[in-house]
Amino acid sequence: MYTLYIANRNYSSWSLRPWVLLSELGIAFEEKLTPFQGGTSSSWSAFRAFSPTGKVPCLHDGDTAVWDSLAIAEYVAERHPSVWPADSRVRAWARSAAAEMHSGFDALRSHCPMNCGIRLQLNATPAALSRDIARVQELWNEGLKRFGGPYLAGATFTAVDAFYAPVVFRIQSYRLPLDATTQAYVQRMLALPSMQHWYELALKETWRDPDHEEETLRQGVLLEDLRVA
Ligand SMILES: N[C@@H](CCC(=O)N[C@@H](CS)C(=O)NCC(=O)O)C(=O)O
Repeated sequence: MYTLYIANRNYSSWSLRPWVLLSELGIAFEEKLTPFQGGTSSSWSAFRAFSPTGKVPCLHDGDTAVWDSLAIAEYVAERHPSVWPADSRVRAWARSAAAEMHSGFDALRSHCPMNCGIRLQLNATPAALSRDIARVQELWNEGLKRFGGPYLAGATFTAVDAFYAPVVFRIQSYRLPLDATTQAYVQRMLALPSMQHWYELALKETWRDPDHEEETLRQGVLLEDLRVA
């Protein structure tokens, strides 16, 4: 049985990727959640107990540790072929799109940090953020059109959907303006049982990490905080 180490559901976008991937595909795992400790160095010490980088997520399979979300997807794909699309051309697209998320979208990450339970009106939309939002829409429209939907790479949920799952929560929190196709995909993702489960548990979290809270509130005006007090 796999063990997946994650951090706070409300903030940890990297944790969400492998968690939603395994959950949505029905791949059994045990979850171990360690909350952020308030300050990067203390989280690092706590996370070092299970992850060589002091970061989450980290997957353990017996004595094998896999400490990066993309590496986890690839490790699991070796045992569960449904992680990526079966057709090699579709798989190439899905892998490229997941890798693009993994190494890009800096403006989207920094201006719209994942914070599932809040709703916020952004103070500004810098050009770099507009470019990232436009690219997300272009990419999702392309995948949905080329492969027929309802998921990005065709009829089934695959790792590329998991890699964009945090963007779905960011869109919800920051009410980012989107075209109709993209918005419909967001609603479809939010309705998935695994996404709903993550979201419900995120709202029940009582931990508040000052760094993550400040990072979010710096971006705009808080409209709603749906988390338990
Ligand atoms: N490239 C890594 C990134 C992992 C990462 O940055 N994780 C964040 C949490 S979402 C972390 O553990 N940060 C440590 C900290 O904030 O102290 C991956 O894909 O797994």
